[in-house]
Amino acid sequence: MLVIVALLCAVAMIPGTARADNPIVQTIYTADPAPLVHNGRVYLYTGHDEDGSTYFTMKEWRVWSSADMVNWTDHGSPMSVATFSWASADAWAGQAVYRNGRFYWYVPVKDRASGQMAIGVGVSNSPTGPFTDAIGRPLVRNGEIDPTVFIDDDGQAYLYWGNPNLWYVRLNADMISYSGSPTQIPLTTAGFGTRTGNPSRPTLYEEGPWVYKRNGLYYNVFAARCCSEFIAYSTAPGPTGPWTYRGTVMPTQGSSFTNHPGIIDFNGGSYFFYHNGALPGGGGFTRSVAVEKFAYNADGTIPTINMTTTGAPQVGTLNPYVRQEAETIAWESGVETEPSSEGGMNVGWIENGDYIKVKGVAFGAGATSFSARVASATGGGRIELRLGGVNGTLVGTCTVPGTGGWQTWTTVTCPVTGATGTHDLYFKYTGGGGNLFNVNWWQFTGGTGTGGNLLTNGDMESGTTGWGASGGTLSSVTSPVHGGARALTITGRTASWNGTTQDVTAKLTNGKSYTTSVWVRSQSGTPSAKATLAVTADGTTGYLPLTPATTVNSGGWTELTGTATVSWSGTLTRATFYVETTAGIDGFSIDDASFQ
Ligand code: FUB
Repeated sequence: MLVIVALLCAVAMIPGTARADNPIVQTIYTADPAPLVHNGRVYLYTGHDEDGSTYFTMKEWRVWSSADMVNWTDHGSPMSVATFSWASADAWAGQAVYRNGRFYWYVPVKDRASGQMAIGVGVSNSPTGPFTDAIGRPLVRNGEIDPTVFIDDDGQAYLYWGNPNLWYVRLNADMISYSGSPTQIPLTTAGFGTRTGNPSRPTLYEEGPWVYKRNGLYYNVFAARCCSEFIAYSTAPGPTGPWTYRGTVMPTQGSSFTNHPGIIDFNGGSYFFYHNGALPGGGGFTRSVAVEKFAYNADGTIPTINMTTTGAPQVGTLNPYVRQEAETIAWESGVETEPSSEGGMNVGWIENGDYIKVKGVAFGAGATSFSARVASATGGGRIELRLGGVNGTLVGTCTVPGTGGWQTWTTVTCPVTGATGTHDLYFKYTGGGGNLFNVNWWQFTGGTGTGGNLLTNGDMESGTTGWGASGGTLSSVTSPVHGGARALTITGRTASWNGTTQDVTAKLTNGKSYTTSVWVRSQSGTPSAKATLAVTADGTTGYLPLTPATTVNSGGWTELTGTATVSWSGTLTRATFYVETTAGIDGFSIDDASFQ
């Protein structure tokens, strides 16, 4: 638990803090980021520095996820030291990877029997866990830490780890056993740079390796020199070297004497995750994970990346007309999270004046009401809905009653006026003294009764309801999904115009401007996808582009978005919303569509 008074003071002292998005998490201290892209979301695996720590006092790991790089959902702690019956302490820096339908999370922990650090491996069918001990014993144990796992194009997986040395071993395809013996990577100055003033550690390599491959080049990004550390990297023509030192990625910055890298590509951008001591009370043992967007140089080298309080730009927008978890947060002040009796997490420990910012919320043509799932063991309070700032335009106020318990849930609804377009949404919580209420989820609706969204079942959570196919086969699926638990796929297309359709004839207003957002992912290839409105009036059909044609791929979700004015002459007899491709017959998925 963070000291709320300190947090409020710091917000007051640091201009612009309320708008910052770094560090990513403000509810607790987090460290040792390990991002993983899966089905169009970024899952962020971290450690958890306990409040007031004076050492790396870490008992559990945590998981967060985001579809837009700025609003992060708290998935709680699906793995802890207690997951490993043979471990006694030190939930330190690990990495999770996906293979054959399972998620494997490699972590260093202290082996109770030997007192040595060892590498354990957790396994789960879900990126958010829960994780169980995959083998009931250490995978490897040599007193060293910080595993990273990389799966090469030929399917061979490698586990690397080490401090003070650097090791690798070839993992078997089951990901929980290995072939051969752990091998030491020679720490030469050519490979890992020159450290001065420490004869026992002549190279810069310290700990925290992060190994990956890009355009045929192998990268090892690592925490360099101690202490304070900076982030450096080496490259190699193969997974086992020989490594060549390439220089600094992130200079020593940010009031934590350690740092820790994690790098991904997501939705066409590259992102560098790290940690620092930027939260109030932060420092070397009370760290926080942050992220910056960057671009590789043309020759594949990594530019110097500096820490910012701004963080990465938002990818797309957030849809308020589908259920959103209350613990999806861009920035908050004063609140915490806890496991909810309704599943997942809820926001709690809300006091008068606390707030949550959700960034880039696309209200479109306008919201008319707001609902929230709430519980209160006291007298409740109010949720003020404000745009653009914690004291920004008030568009609605929901009163939360006492419900008789902190996990006794009810849904409250209140009217909303003036919420149009895209804004940062602030939930400002007000009331009397002490803890006011908890919030599990929220959702806006709009003037049409289906949310500003004209589409029926726009979040695809109700199967194929409302949707059809203009050729091919339409199915409701649980993977891949963009948000929620279901999406739609269309397969067996025989023409580029075969797509997902919905009749919106009764819902259109002549001459009105409509904004479209729909997330698309191909099953193969990189087709250009687009949303189109087919409008038939007085026997003539016209085709109105609702979004530009946009390249989509099978590695993640892409948002098609655009604004178009819909008009016709005569009597409208049919209007159909389509998602199709400009060419080709690749199958594709759609999710979280709005037309408003
Ligand atoms: O978080 C504990 C240790 O601190 C990690 O294992 C190291 O990489 C350093 O960040």
